Amino acid sequence: MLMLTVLSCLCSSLLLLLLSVSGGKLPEAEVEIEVLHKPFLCRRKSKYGDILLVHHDGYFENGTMFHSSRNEGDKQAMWFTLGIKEAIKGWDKGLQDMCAGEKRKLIVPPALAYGKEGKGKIPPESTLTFIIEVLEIRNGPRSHESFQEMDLNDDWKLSKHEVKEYLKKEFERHGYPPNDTLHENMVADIFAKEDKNKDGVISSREFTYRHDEL
Ligand SMILES: [Ca+2]
Ligand SMILES: [Ca+2]
Repeated sequence: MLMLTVLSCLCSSLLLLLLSVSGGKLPEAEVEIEVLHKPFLCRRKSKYGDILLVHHDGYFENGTMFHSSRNEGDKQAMWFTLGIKEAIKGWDKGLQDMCAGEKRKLIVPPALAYGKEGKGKIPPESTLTFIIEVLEIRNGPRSHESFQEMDLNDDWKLSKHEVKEYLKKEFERHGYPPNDTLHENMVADIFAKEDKNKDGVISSREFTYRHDEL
């Protein structure tokens, strides 16, 4: 129970690090992307692991709107992490290489949206259209910057020791006492999922890229 509470209280970076999805078969489905607006100046482009601030409108195939972040709820744009299935797969595929200020139309087949089951007001097998505007792009916890912060000896690999030190720091930052047994278990869990080639270290590539999961 305590462990659950502790885990659920740790925010973004740690949870994202723990988040790992076993790779299934790649769906054949593709997202249709239409760029509606591209700003003249583009300082950086979105990539996996970035967090994006987005406004989004969703439509059914018949043109009926089923959601609009501008008109519904708190009318706030939302933060979204690219590439970790935080939203639907269609977003992870369709929102790469975007500039802040860019607006795209995505046509997402059911396999990359809510599939055979549907969800809430989305009926099964729905192809969905989204108009998405990216307002801001920031480094997410999967960024090179985060990696460098964890990589204490700058060898571009994360050892178990480095990950453990990071966990300790994160625990302290969130007001929890260090817990050696818990940290050991978490490190073991992280390495089981993230050290893909089982060489005992998490390389920057293992840390940053998650392509095969999409
Ligand atoms: Ca290192
Ligand atoms: Ca490795």
